Parts: sequence; structure tokens; C-alpha cells
Amino acid sequence: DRLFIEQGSWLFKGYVAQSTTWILPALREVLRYSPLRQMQVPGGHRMSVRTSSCGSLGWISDLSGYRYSDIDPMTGRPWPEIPAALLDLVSTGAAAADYPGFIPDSCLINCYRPGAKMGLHQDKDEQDRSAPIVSLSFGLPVTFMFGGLNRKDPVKRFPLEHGDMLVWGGASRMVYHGVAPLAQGEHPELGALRLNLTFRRAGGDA
Ligand code: MD3
Ligand code: FE
Repeated sequence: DRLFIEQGSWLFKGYVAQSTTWILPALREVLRYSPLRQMQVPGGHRMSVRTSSCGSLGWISDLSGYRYSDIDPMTGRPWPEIPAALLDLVSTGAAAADYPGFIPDSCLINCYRPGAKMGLHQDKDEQDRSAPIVSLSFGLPVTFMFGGLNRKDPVKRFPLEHGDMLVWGGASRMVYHGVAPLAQGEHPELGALRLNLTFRRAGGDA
């Protein structure tokens, strides 16, 4: 069951709510190898969101800019692999949104505590913009915001809740989007946290 969001983008409410029993332990292993950290941004501040990655490429930010890297700058090692069961789940989910054959090479892990937010931005560091971005949300709910292709376009809002899958691609792949500051709360499985995983095709052809 999918809800239409924009041209090329679909929301699947609760799609992964029953899968947390294996997803969260797998994620904990990933984060043991490449821990969450608050990346620096070119302006010199640090993001309020704590991030890490798995896959052959990971998204990084530092004083010199945003990019994908095959090495985790914090550990000096390659990023951990995307757990195989997650790759399967995400491929199946993308196919249900009419993106068959989606094989991500990068999964960005965003961890929000109350007050953390992500301002409106475009995701444009990926080489293959014909591929969708698949997002899985866990823990506390947040207000997702999305506009259009121009920063000044009007912004729409809807909640992203525990277990939701959002598949974002096609004509709306490059829209401005972000999330409002996370409200206080306690989630039964995750506590005072929101986790978001975004699966991407960051590099060129496999
Ligand atoms: C729409 N993350 O990591 S996920 C990001 O909740 C990011 O952590 C948000 O934006 C989060 O870049 C939103 C949903 C999402 C992800 C990527 C998109 C929506 C998108 C790319 C283009 C358009
Ligand atoms: Fe984004």
C-alpha cells in the first residue's frame, strides 16, 4: 500500500515496522565499526545530526565540502558493508515504487536527538540521479518538509514515523527537502532518538 507524494515519490507507511528485530541489531554492528559522529560543515559548524555510513561509499562533510568517500575519515578504514538483508529489503521496496533493479552502494545513517534538525537542501552529491533514494525511519516521529526545485518554492509537510519507507525519485529526485527540529519524546524501542537510513546510488555504474 503506497501513498503518492510527488511525481516519482511514494510513501509506504509502516513498511519496516515489523523488521526492527533484525534491522536494529544489524545497524548496531555497523555503528560499532564506524561510529556516529557530528560532521563539520564548510562554514565551520557541526551538524546537529550525528551520521555514519555503510556501503562502498559513505557521505562525508568537512571544512572543504561535501562528498562521497570510500574511506571513513574517522577510522581510516573502508566503511562496513550494507547488511545483505537490508539490501534485499530496500531493492524490494524500490521495485514496489516502480524502480526495479535498484542496488544502492551507499547507506547514510542519520541519528537525531531532540532539537536536531536538517535544513532544506538538495541531495546532489550522487553521480547517478536516475536512481531513487530510499529512506527508512525509526524511533521518534518528525515533520518532513519538501518544496520544489527552487529554494523559494512553497514547502509541504507530513510526518515521518517509525517504520515508514519513503522512495524518492524520478521528476522529484532533486527537490529541496529537510526535517523540522525533533520534538522531545520516548520511543518504546529506540528511546529519545530518531534514526533515518537513506540508501543511495552514489557512484557511477557498478
Ligand atoms: C527527497 N535526510 O540524509 S529522509 C538526507 O530524515 C536527508 O534524515 C532526511 O535529507 C532525514 O539527505 C530526509 C527522506 C529523503 C531523503 C532524500 C531525499 C527525501 C528526499 C532526496 C531528494 C528528495
Ligand atoms: Fe537529503
